[in-house]
Amino acid sequence: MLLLLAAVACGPGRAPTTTPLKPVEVREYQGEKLGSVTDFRENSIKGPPTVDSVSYRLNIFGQVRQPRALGYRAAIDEHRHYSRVVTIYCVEGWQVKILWEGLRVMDLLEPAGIDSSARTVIFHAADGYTTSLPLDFIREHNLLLAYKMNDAPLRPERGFPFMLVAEDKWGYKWARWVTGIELSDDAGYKGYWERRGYANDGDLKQRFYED
Ligand SMILES: Nc1nc2c(c(=O)[nH]1)N[C@H]1C(S)=C(S)[C@@H](COP(=O)(O)O)O[C@H]1N2
Ligand SMILES: [Mo]
Repeated sequence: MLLLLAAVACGPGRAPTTTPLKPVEVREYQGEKLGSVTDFRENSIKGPPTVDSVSYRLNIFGQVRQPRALGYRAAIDEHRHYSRVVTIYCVEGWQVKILWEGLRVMDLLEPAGIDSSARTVIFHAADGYTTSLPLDFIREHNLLLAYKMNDAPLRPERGFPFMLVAEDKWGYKWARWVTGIELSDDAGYKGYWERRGYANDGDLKQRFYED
């Protein structure tokens, strides 16, 4: 009955139109105050790259039986969604608490068939940035690859389409604009900042600079 009324109200042959509004970020979640997506300092190595969501592919490769290349929508639609409040801390001394929504990295990797020799997960980004984490850490902590911050899609300057939520690790482990996830047996792999002296374990409880 309701359906019928709606159809009549719209008139014959006239599809109801929706006007998309700009996404509004949430600033409170389950009683917790959140930071804003604008509280971040832009500190990327080359400035934010623009990623086209239509031609975009998330490549899962390296020590896997069957490499995967997922489109933006497919990656989101074909995996379970998780959310979690996590604070990002940059070595420069700022921090932001954000409600993240994303896919479990393990859910993306497992269908590719991870070789038993794989130890390290290397994240590749659209700006040429790389960073890595042990496969066991990603598995044990259920790390997420986020596509939303504070319930709004990741902004281009914040890491669209995907940013790693590297809980308990310094900001330089939180790869933005992720285009590739590589499985490797190289436990000593060093990413962009790690090659320049930042600690490879990136543990928040440890010093971030190696001397
Ligand atoms: N692709 C890419 N990811 C990156 C970086 C970068 O330069 N390129 N910088 C890292 C550092 S040092 C930090 S602190 C966070 C900061 O994220 P924000 O610029 O959105 O605040 O992104 C991390 N991820
Ligand atoms: Mo950082």
